[in-house]
Amino acid sequence: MLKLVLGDLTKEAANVEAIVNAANPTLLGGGGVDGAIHRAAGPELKAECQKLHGCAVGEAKLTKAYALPCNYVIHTVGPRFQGGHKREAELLAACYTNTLILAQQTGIKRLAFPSIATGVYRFPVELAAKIAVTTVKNYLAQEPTAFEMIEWVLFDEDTYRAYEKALK
Ligand code: AR6
Repeated sequence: MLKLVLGDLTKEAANVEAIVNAANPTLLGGGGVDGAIHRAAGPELKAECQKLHGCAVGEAKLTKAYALPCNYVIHTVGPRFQGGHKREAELLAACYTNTLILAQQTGIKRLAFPSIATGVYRFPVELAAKIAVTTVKNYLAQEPTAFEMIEWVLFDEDTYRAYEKALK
């Protein structure tokens, strides 16, 4: 089941087994949803992230969730949008696919994403929403029993509307 929620991903953590972080390649925290996740999880999250030695754009890495009410955080690094000719679409799709592969391997059944790359990384939200929804739907078509529920938790109404449009 695919779902959209308007709100804060760290609050939605209580309803899922894992939340996805829109991180940067250092995995050492930052602004946006990354900053909110690190604040809510507490300093142990950064300590675990330090042992992972970063993450490439389009890849995903798993940690525990510490003070967050879910079990895991999956950190993925979206592409910085640079006009659209630097494989940004392909790299954003890879974020979703690699996150889903890691979640499935871990046995996570309920997963919440933010809108990866559409904040600080400036990926156009309508295009990002289309890529996000298409990539997740394609994965579920191949692996129909892998997940119970996948949702996007969207922080503002414009972003929510873009995902709503992409889901239709
Ligand atoms: N819950 C849900 N969504 C949120 C929250 C929240 N608490 N806070 C922000 N958003 P961004 P990116 C939305 O910038 O574009 C960080 O510094 C936000 O409004 O968090 O992938 C990292 O360390 C937007 O719609 O992630 C990287 O350096 C969406 O989440 C860089 O930003 C993504 O915005 C990654 O940039």
